[in-house]
Parts: sequence; C-alpha cells; structure tokens
Amino acid sequence: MKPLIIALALVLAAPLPAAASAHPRPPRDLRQLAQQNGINIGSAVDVAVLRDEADYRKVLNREFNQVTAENAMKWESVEPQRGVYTWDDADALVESARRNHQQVRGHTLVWHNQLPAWLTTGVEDGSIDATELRAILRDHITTEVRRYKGKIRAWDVVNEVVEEDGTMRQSIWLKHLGPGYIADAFRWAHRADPHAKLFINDYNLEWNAPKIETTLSIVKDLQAQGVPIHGIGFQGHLGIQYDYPADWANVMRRFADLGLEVAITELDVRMVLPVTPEKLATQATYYSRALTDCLSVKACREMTVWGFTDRHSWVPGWFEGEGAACLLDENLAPKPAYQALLTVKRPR
Ligand code: 9MR
Repeated sequence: MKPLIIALALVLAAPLPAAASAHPRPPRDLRQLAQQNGINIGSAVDVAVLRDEADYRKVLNREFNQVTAENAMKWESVEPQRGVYTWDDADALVESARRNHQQVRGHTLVWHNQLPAWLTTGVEDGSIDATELRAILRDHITTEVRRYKGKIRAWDVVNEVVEEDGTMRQSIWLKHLGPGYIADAFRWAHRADPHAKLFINDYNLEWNAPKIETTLSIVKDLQAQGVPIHGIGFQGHLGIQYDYPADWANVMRRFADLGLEVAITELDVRMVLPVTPEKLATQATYYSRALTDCLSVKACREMTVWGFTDRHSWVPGWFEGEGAACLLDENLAPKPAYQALLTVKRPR
C-alpha cells in the first residue's frame, strides 16, 4: 500500500475521539442546545411584534425550534364575532414557523379566559343553552384544529381546569356541560387532527399537591375511557421570591409513568424589581434547574418560555412591581439565565 492510502485507512479506521461524543462542544445558542439534547426549546410569540420588530424576529428564529402563539390562537382572537373568523395572526405564525423550521404548539382550545364576548354574554343571558354551547365548543375545536392539521405538533386542548384546592374549576364549561366536556374536547381534537399530540396544561402544577393529585386522576380517568390524551403541560410561571419547586422532576415522572409526554410550556422566572446582579444569578439557577429537571425525565421533550425578552412580557402588567422574567433583557442582550442554560447537561 502506498503511504498516502495507509494514512487514509488509518484515519478512517480510527474511532471518533471519545471527547467528541461524550462532551459535545458547548452549544452556541438555544437551538443547538435543543438539538444536542433531542428536545424542543420554544418561545411564546407576540405576532404583532413579530411583524414589527426585525431584531425580535431575528432572535426568535435564531434561538428557538418551536413557537407558541401567546394570544393569536385563543378563541377571542380567532372568532371575535360569532361565525366571523380572524386567522391572520395565527396563520402568520404558522407560516413563519414553517419557513424557519420550527414546530408549533397550539394554545389553547378550551379555557375559561379570553373567550369572545358573544359567547360569554350568550351563556349568561340564557340565549345560548347547554345543547347549543356543546355544539359551539365542538365546532370551535374542530374548525381550529382542522385548519392547522399537520402543522401543529401539540395542542393544549384544555387549559387550567383545576383550582388551587384541587376541585374542578367552575368555568362555563363545567357549569353548563358537566365534567364530560374534557373527554369531549380531546375526542373532537383527535378526530380533527389524529397526529397532533393532545395535552392538558396547567400552572402551579409544579408543586401544588391538590392540583397534582386531581390532574393525575383526570388523566387516569380519561385513559380508562379510552380518550386520546398524550401529554401534560407544566406552565412553569416561577418567581425567585418563592422557593424553586424542588420536587418538580418527581411530579413530571408521575405523569410520565402514565405514559404521557411531558412539556414545560410557559416557563418564566419573575423577580421583585429592581433587578440586581444577585437576583439575576438566582434567576439563572431557576432556569437551569427547570431545564435539568426536564432533561432528567425521558418523557420531557419540550421546554417553552413564555416570551424570550423583557421588552415584551406579560409579567409587569399582571404583578405590580415585578418583572425581568425572561432570558434576554429589553435590548435583547442575553442575561445570566441564558448563559446558564447553555451549560446545562442531561443528568446521568
Ligand atoms: O401572556 C398572555 C397575555 O398576553 C394575556 O393578556 C393573558 C390573558 O389571560 O394570557 C397570557 O398568557 C397566559 C396563557 O395563555 C395561559 N397561562 C397563563 C399565561 C399568563 O397569564
């Protein structure tokens, strides 16, 4: 053999350096982090901002391999008047995701908030009775899920159906349709897009025992009836003034043990203002612990943040004196939490 061929043969036969597989290069951004770990890392998106702000668009598409509409797929957004559908924003997001190779989380089909006024008023004044309400819900789910058939990886089918004390939320759905509305919603969604993963989604489920137990029994009950439910969404709205929910990974595992996919669907970590370096450091540990918890549970396939920049976050508008909950600041500069995420490793 000629020396060159021998050299080539040696190179080809040599095993990959162990370091290359055991310790992949540190990821340069969240997209690469997601890819190295085989999960989706997503963000909620404000579609008006997506249209208007080029820097926001650039960061979103560089960093995230999944998106959720922060508001654009909610009922009041898509059917503000009865029978009048406004899909522009939702369509725009789905199209932007396609162009940028991002998967989409659909949010949300059945909720007690952000319902159109025609619906809530009609139920209150009795002009919409229970039979009609059930048909309206079925049509809403069918119309929306069908519209995005094949384009939505996962749907938050029912959102926040359990109260803090573990009782079922007294929404117009429970009051007028009875608890069976949950099974109906999943069945209708499944019929409209058999490939979409169907989730039940809630907040404080990271730690609130009564909520956890009730949600587990809802899932078991649905499974016993053969209802197509595939995933549990933990919203993950955290604050550094509260302890990190230390048992979260175990809670995730209890749902995973029922055969569900697990997702963190709305992660953010708020703080009491003003921002200090110490608070940012604490926030960084909350974000990285959340990702570590997800990675420690095989069934956890997604971590979505509820907005990625403090320039546009729901937090200051809802919690007086609090804010700075996102990974990037108002100028889109990465905060310590962003850097911390890039160093997270899947626990062995
Ligand atoms: O971030 C959303 C905000 O812009 C809306 O005004 C608000 C209305 O209730 O909903 C926010 O998103 C919520 C999500 O849809 C469900 N979980 C809680 C989120 C934060 O309130």
